[in-house]
Amino acid sequence: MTEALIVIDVQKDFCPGGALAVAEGDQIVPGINALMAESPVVVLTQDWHPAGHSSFASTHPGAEVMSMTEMPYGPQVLWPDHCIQGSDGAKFHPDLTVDRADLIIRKGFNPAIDSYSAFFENDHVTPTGLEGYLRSRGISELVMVGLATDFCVNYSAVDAAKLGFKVTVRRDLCRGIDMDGSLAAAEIAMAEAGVILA
Ligand code: VGL
Ligand code: ZN
Repeated sequence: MTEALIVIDVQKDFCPGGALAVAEGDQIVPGINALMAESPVVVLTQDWHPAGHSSFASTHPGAEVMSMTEMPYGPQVLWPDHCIQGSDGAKFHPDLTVDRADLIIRKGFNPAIDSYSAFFENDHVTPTGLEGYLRSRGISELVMVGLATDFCVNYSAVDAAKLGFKVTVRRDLCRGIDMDGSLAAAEIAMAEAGVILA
């Protein structure tokens, strides 16, 4: 059975110096490149927001960066502006072997809904199309790596496990934001969903 490597959001804005920098985010790039070289199927995800996205604190007058708000689909962190479509920060890390990817799937382009997961937007019902792509290629096992462990990797891994994929998260090839204990909570959520934390 075919296995796919899913590389989550290894973009400049999530690396040191970026708008929503994850500590050591750039340090996972060499290891991911090595894993890509030996993976039969490689998919990259790219966080890809329009300017003025509803997940940006700047879109909500008076709101502080990293504060919480209530959206029609549930609680939402208000982030600094990041990964704006076409911007430098939305580009992949310059050392990532992007050419190796079979598919690049973008998410977060819907102005009204954030999308942490590579499978569903944050309303948990709007699909990105990735499930259909993987299934039609006969893929049932996924290895996930990337940024950030506690947000996009976590949501993607949990959704994939719920959809019936066998999911392994390579913790050594992920880095987290860890706001208010979100990293520990994410590891519990992934383990409870049946994700293998390697
Ligand atoms: C992410 C926050 C906002 C991520 C994306 O890739 O984990 N986090 N957008
Ligand atoms: Zn985002």
